[in-house]
Amino acid sequence: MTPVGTRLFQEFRRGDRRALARAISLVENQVPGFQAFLHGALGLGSRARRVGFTGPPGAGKSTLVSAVASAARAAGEEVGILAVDPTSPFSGGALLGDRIRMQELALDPGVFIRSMATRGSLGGLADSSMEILDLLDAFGFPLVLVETVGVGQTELEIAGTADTTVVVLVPESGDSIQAMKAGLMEIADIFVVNKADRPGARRLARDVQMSLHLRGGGASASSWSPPVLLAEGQRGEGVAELMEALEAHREHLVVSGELQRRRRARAEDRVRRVVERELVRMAREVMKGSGIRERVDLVVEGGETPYSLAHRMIEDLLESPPPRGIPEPG
Ligand SMILES: Nc1nc2c(ncn2[C@@H]2O[C@H](COP(=O)(O)OP(=O)(O)OP(=O)(O)O)[C@@H](O)[C@H]2O)c(=O)[nH]1
Ligand SMILES: [Mg+2]
Repeated sequence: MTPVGTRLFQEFRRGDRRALARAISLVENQVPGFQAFLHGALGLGSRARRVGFTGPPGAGKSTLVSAVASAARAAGEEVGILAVDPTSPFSGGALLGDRIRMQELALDPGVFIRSMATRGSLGGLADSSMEILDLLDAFGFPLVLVETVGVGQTELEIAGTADTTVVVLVPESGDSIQAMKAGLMEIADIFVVNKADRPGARRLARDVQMSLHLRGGGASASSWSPPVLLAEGQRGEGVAELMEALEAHREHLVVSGELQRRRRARAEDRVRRVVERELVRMAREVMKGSGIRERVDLVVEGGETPYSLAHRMIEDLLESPPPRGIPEPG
């Protein structure tokens, strides 16, 4: 670690919130040394329950995340929250109803909220979010919540790396068939049909139940059948039931061994991602130094093809690799 990184790490370890915020920026911007920092942070251990919330824009994800965070706070737990690419950010949200609760939360020293609206940032969205979740976990929050808009593969992937994934639907988000197409059905451990005050909520809940039933049995080896809850997040209706469902799913994860299985899959995915990212970085480093611009003339003139030139450059990479961005083990 760099001297600056070492100091930051000491502060992070001591539980300094500002150090956490700076560590997140370090990781988000992939500042040199960030991987050494993560290596150190992960060495501090991992104990958080991770819960992902996803669903269509405006479904009430932030409202429910706030409600769950408040309930956890009432039970004396500290909470770390990551909102990935929110269409309406947590802080200063435009909406009166949840604004009050969110502001209360934002002022609560037992809650840490980070928004990440960084599409096209240096790191990939998925890699960076997963690394930030690891930081929140390593920092010591017993409960870590992540919100993503469930519209793209990446967003679903992020929510899907949680131990428990809550899919939030609303009557106006269209029929459950739409949800199935989006892959939401596959990743849900718990469904919440929010805005139960609006027409069509009960029907949507029934449709989701039905399609779960049709899918159920064969494919999934799990003994867990995702509950479909009705809620009015804005008024706090259904939040107690959601807390119970989260608890029940947690117990299922532990008892069935599914938690271990998920953690293993998550670890494997992370190793692959780190290797791929580092190889890409190293390759780019080599291409910078190897005069690719000049050598491309040979391709244009016909003496080389992109393949023969690429072959040479990979040879260069393997013969004299650039410095690793990943710390030496130990
Ligand atoms: N009618 C009704 N409105 C609700 C309910 N719960 C939340 N809302 C409102 O729905 C709007 C969107 O809520 P958010 O919690 O910001 O939804 P979100 O899914 O986080 O939205 P994005 O992050 O922008 O995708 C807000 O105006 C909420 O006050 C509910 O149960 N009933
Ligand atoms: Mg939101």
